[in-house]
Amino acid sequence: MIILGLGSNMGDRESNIKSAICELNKQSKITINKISSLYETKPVGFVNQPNFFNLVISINTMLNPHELLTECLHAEYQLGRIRKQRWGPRNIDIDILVYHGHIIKDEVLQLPHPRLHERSFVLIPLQEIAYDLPVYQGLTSKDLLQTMNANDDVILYKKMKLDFL
Ligand code: PH2
Ligand code: MG
Ligand code: MG
Repeated sequence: MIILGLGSNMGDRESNIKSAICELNKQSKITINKISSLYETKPVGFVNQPNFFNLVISINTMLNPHELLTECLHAEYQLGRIRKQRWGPRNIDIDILVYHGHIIKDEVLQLPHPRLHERSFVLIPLQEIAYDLPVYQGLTSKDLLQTMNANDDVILYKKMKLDFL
């Protein structure tokens, strides 16, 4: 399975996320399979910034991980990505979280995503669309969430229905 995580905390957050999915869907080599619900989430890392909207999607593609990264960056660019500060506010962020079982660590890409296992804003939507997928040291999102403290940092905002898919 290939999983992407999307996030936005500037401008019209819902519309930014929908437009990003629409951009990815335009790429003939990417097929979108599943989309989680949309969640409103407290910022992690740099906390003094607006709440995010986050969701995750599963896709199929023949693109290799680096080609897929290029497509994600292209979609961010098409949406006029504004991002000044690491972990700071951004109108759109598209991250590759998991690419089948690939393990990659180079200057531009690290897979699986290095902070995936500790981020409930990723694990909670992931549990919706891939509860039995091992994502970190053989553990599933469900396993990982069980060991985390319950919190109200990730709130279901709405189910997603996209007419262009
Ligand atoms: N992305 C970050 C840093 N912090 N916090 C939330 N809630 N959601 C994000 O997508 C997010 C974040 C860096 O990419
Ligand atoms: Mg990110
Ligand atoms: Mg990113």
